[in-house]
Amino acid sequence: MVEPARLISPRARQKAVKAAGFNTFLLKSRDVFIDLLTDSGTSAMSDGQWAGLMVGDEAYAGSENFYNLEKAVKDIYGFPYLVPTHQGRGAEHLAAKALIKEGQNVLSNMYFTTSREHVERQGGIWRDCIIKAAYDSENEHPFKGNFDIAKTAAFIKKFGPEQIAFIRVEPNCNMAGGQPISMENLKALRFLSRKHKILLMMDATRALENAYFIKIRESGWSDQPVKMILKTMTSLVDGVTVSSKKDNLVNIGGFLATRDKKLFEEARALVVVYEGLHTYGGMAGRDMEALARGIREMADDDYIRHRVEQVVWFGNLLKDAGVPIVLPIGGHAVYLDAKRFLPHIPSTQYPAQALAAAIYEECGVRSMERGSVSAGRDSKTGKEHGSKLELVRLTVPRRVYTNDHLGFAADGITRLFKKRKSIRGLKMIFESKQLRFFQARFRKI
Ligand code: P70
Repeated sequence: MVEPARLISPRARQKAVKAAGFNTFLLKSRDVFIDLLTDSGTSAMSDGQWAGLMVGDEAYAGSENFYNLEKAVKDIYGFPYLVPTHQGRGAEHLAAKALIKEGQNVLSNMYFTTSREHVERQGGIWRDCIIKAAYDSENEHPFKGNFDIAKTAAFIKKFGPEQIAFIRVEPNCNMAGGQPISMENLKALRFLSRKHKILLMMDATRALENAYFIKIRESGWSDQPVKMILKTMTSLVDGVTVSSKKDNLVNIGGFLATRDKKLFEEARALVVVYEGLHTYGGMAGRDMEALARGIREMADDDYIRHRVEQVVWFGNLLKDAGVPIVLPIGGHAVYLDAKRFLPHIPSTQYPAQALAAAIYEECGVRSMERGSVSAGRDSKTGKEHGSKLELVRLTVPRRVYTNDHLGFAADGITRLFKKRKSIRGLKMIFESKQLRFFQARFRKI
């Protein structure tokens, strides 16, 4: 698909961002020139996927497209049991409901907003176990998404295995800056979880991008096709939840897949309450067909090399211009380090939020805050979680933008960096109870 892009005047951008309460989620898409808010559901589908929409079998039960999807998930991810959902958080909801008892812990490399929300709503307690290097934007560790295995083992010892609902591993870890986990670390987790009989779940939303990093960074994998690496990764876990709006190249969809019969039966019983019948789970037949085709299409070495290397190319433009970014550059996005970009703005004045708004004003490019606004508040005490990282994510949709578009964005951000002292902090004037970053509003200090 081709669509027009519109750059409105600087004056109009100033007005638009003020009307949006300096929250990029509240901007109208028509006022955005280059949209790097997210890679979620924003990718371009292929001719094959669009053709798939035409063969949607919209039967309520037993749609042909469901069986195509089931087969694609089995072939590419290796799981025999599939529960489709409307998107990733639908699958997280089912997993949390099926697996967590009040007061139990979930151990993860690093939280994702919706994942933690569903765990806490079930009375679970989230524990981040990522290695320390992940909190240092200048540390170039090749696998900053790794678990600190000693810390993970210490939690298991402290609470006892029966008080751990599951371990949740997120490849290409989003909140850490799109940072991968190594196969070696994943194997160590498998060993630990087997030893203590704890379920090992993967948020495989961007597992393919992680597989590419294993191929180019971890010894012994360079000759293997990404398809094989991905399947090895998923062979090490008991089940996955997936937002198909990322790796899987569709605009909507998600699923839970597992080899654990008990989890499957429970999730399948719940899906009919919250999503839809177990053979569509909130997706139209045509959407399941586009998804089945997207899953097969993504597992291609040429495609994934282009995808990740385009992100890296974009990041290097900023890095070479001296703009502070998270290193190494992540798989789906370039993350600006707002603490170093705006050292004059204290974290109580939301520097990452202020930076995202300023970038839009400067060049019409939309990005997303990933710092203390996103971290939200403790659901029990109401205190702000706070965030060690104050990041702005420049997320690259798949197969949408050319390097020229990204070059334009890098130029605008570099220009802004040179006049960074003019950027002011923000005061939050409205926040919603759940996932506040989506709807929060601010004014300039
Ligand atoms: C993003 C999107 C979604 C996501 C994810 C991981 C690792 C689950 C989900 C949920 C959209 C988003 C969501 C919340 C806050 C900001 C943005 N990430 N796991 O832009 O999947 O959206 O399909 O329900 O990244 O990173 P879904």
